[in-house]
Amino acid sequence: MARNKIALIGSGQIGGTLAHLAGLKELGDIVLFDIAEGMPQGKALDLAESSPVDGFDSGLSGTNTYEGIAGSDVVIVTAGVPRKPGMSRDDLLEINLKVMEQVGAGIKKYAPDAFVICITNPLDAMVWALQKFSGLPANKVVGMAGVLDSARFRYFLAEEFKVSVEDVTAFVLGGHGDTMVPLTRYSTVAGVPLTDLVKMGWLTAERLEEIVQRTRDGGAEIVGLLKTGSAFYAPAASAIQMAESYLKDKKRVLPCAAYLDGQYGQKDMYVGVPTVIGENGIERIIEIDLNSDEKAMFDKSVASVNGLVDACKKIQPALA
Ligand code: A3D
Repeated sequence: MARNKIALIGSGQIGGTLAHLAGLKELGDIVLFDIAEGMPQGKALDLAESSPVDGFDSGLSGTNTYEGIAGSDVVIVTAGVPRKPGMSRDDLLEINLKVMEQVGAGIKKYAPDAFVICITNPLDAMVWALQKFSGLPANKVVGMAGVLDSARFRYFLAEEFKVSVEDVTAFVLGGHGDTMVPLTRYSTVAGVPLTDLVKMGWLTAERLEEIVQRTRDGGAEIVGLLKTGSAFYAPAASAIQMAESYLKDKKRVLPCAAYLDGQYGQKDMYVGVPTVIGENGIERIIEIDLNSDEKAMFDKSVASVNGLVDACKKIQPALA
């Protein structure tokens, strides 16, 4: 049986890490694409030279032309400009929208059957635009944010409680950004909801709110420390988990920016919701009950995403 083919559009910090993880996990043959000449080829060769040491068999190549991604099963998009210190995600909108137009055209022509995972920021607006530009079915185009945001929340909680990260589950809904909605009621330690842990005295409601806020600010915290770029290890690991669930039909339940067509009362937009990812892409969107506080936070987040989408439509009227 032929190996799967995984195309990485954008071979920067996240793209290189994606290639490394996809190789180590033997998910398939990997093509790195970038507009920078030589860079994707150099990273591919460097990673290929690590394969005898780590013992994985994956074809690794780099390209500067879209022909190279032909027939890919999975395409992961990180092309664009990352957020710099002091730059909001919204500042990135105009530049990265143009990039999505080129990438969408390339995918439409060369990889129309792929499962496409977008990581480029501002995430919820860029994945919406990429789906439009590529013309792929909405269940095959998804945004990575919720897995990362939930992972940050889980890590902070595990540290707080001094328990294994494996025993902490967390759900984060809404847009990727300052309005994301960490759901404390649906987040647990070994099945015990955080709201019960507050009652049991494991932490105070105030401390929980601090951790929620740190989660919301998780991206900015890393940007502030790195100074020359944004997070890349955890974002790459998160997207690989989504790709693996598709390629192996694992049907993992993962929070992702998915296309809503009436779910949660929203239409023609992408926002973070719990999904099931299997061989058909996004196979199901799980609609959970939100209480009035959660609904208010979710609606605020939706409004913020819609604001970005409206800005995209102004910049590129073809999207309206
Ligand atoms: P970086 O290391 O700069 O890589 C981006 C790559 O895109 C560079 O190598 C560029 O040469 C390349 N590129 C630029 N324009 C094009 C184009 N038109 N076609 C193809 N390639 C192009 O950035 P990064 O890897 O650190 O981050 C990539 C993106 O992910 C940025 O938009 C970040 O803001 C975003 N990001 C999102 C999250 C989420 O949770 C959603 C987290 C972290 C980063």
